[in-house]
Amino acid sequence: MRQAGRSLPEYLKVREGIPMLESCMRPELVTEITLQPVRRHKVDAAIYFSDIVVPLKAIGLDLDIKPGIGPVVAEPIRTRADLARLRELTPDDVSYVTEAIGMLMGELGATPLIGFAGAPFTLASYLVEGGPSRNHEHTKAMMYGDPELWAELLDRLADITSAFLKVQIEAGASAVQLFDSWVGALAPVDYRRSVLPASAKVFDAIAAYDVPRIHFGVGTGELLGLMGEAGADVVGVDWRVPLDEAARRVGPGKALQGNLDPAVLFAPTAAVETKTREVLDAAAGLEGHIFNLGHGVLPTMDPDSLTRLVEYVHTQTAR
Ligand code: 1CP
Repeated sequence: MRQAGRSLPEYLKVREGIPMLESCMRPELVTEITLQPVRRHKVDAAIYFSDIVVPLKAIGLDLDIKPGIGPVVAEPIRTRADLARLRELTPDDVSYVTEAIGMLMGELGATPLIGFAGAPFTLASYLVEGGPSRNHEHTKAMMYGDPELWAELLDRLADITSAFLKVQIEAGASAVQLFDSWVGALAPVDYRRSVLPASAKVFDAIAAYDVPRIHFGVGTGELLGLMGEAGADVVGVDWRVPLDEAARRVGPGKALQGNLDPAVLFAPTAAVETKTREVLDAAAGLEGHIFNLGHGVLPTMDPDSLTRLVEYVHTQTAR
């Protein structure tokens, strides 16, 4: 899950003095950081170290990841003329990704590697707002005010995202996750009309590969059915909807991923175990469940609580 490494002293040490985006372009460093949480926490899969804005940087957009803030775009995309800056992504634009995944294939052994990309809506939000946003006001202004421009923007982002996921799959990723972190800001009617077609295009574009496709969002309780329709094999659930209810909303034929509240990890061990047991109980009998946090690891989290959580889930689910 996002930024799992941020709470680790070994991560802070290797990143020292190296800006975030630059560290994503150094294959040796990417390999080391990707392996760190696997080594320490013994999780069942590695998540590729990168960021959702990496492909946008790779096609030449002037953006940066600012410490303590997140992705910041120098000139936001707001008009039809701005769309010209969103050219297609080619594998050569991200050759460091292919190289890093090649290295990881040699290191990971039987541990699967999860590749990822940002979903069109969440990427659009950063591009249109110019940075992180609580209310997505410019984004929604475009979505409601100029639906054609919006559709064209999301369509271009779908193509960039599809190309980026293909690079990761071709290089050896065993599963991919599409992060639509901020789409919970939308009502179902708007999701269906203005977002679903672009996300579905991404899942279609990679359907022919034999890799599970995971669809992640936060605050998406009311959107779970539609997210299932978009075409992924696995739908992420945050902590707000119990997994048995989430499964009813997502519909048959899909696995779920999640859904422990990351903040639970600040509670004493006994409380963490009680809350984890609740998640596992709600997941019993589902078609498939990948235990995970409902959102990212918080930077102030004690890494040992995460190691204990992984161990606990393993003891509870051992066959
Ligand atoms: O665990 C890992 O290290 C995996 C790598 C990873 C992933 C999967 C990073 C590294 N970022 C992401 C995805 C990502 N990035 C998402 C989707 C998942 C989620 O919701 O968490 C989003 C929304 C971003 C955008 C982003 N990048 C933010 C959020 C800003 C906001 O709008 O609130 C932030 C803080 C970043 C920077 C970033 N990305 C990753 C790291 C380790 C960091 C911290 C940068 C640093 O160490 O200086």
